[in-house]
Amino acid sequence: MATQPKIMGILNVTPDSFFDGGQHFDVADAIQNAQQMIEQGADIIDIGGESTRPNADAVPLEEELSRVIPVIEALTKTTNIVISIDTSKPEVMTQAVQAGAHIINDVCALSAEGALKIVADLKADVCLMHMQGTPRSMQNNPVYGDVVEDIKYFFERRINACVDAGISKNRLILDPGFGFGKTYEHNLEILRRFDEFKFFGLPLLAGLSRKTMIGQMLGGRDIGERMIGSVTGAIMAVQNGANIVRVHDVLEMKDALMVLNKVG
Ligand code: 8Y4
Repeated sequence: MATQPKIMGILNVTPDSFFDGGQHFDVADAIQNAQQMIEQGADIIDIGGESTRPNADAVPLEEELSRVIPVIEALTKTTNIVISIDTSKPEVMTQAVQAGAHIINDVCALSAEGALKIVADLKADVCLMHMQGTPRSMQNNPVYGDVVEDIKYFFERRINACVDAGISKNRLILDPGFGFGKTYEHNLEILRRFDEFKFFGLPLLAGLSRKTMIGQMLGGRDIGERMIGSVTGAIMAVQNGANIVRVHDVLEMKDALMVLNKVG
């Protein structure tokens, strides 16, 4: 029997979201945000110190570490929550897991130099996300043969690369990466056919929260007005086999899942 879908709450630890000029306040504020999401029903907190938005500035290693590690340490000390580290840098993966992170969420699917080898020796699960291109170039005319089949082929190759590097299959989570090198139509097709990714027998993660595609479905809605659309899209992903939903709005997502689960 399938286990209940899990809620992954998004915690951005970036100066764009919490800028007051001082790092101390950033960390305290991030911990408070995490605590609120836990109270609201989050099962996992996904901690990110590097923006993956197109045209965002690259974050130097030391800066990323100084943002995320204190938050992971504080949450490890004060809660039992499952912690996910959103990073593509092997050194951040290592230090985050040493500080208590349980999941490595990598939008680059361990493609950075040395990532596969380093993760093989870490005791953490890994989310392999599909992206076509790079964060800078990905929305510049993405093309697929069959978007779902192409992403499945990517998963097959990354699963094999992981297993060859000594990362066992039972540590892996798959995510087709809504919005990462996909047109609006590609994103809709991935949501419609989400169940096809169950082919690999691995847990599936869906991240649609507040993304452009939701704004487009709502006739060009701004980011602050995409909550209900995002929750609805996440529920559709769950109905099509998603095991984890990555969301900003934990309370609302929890309500929606409770209603879905009561019906059966
Ligand atoms: C508003 C807010 C508009 C956020 C866009 C965004 C995913 C992910 C991201 C995902 C996994 C984002 C780190 C993009 N998306 N990780 N990360 N799956 N596994 N954009 O879909 O949230 S960042």
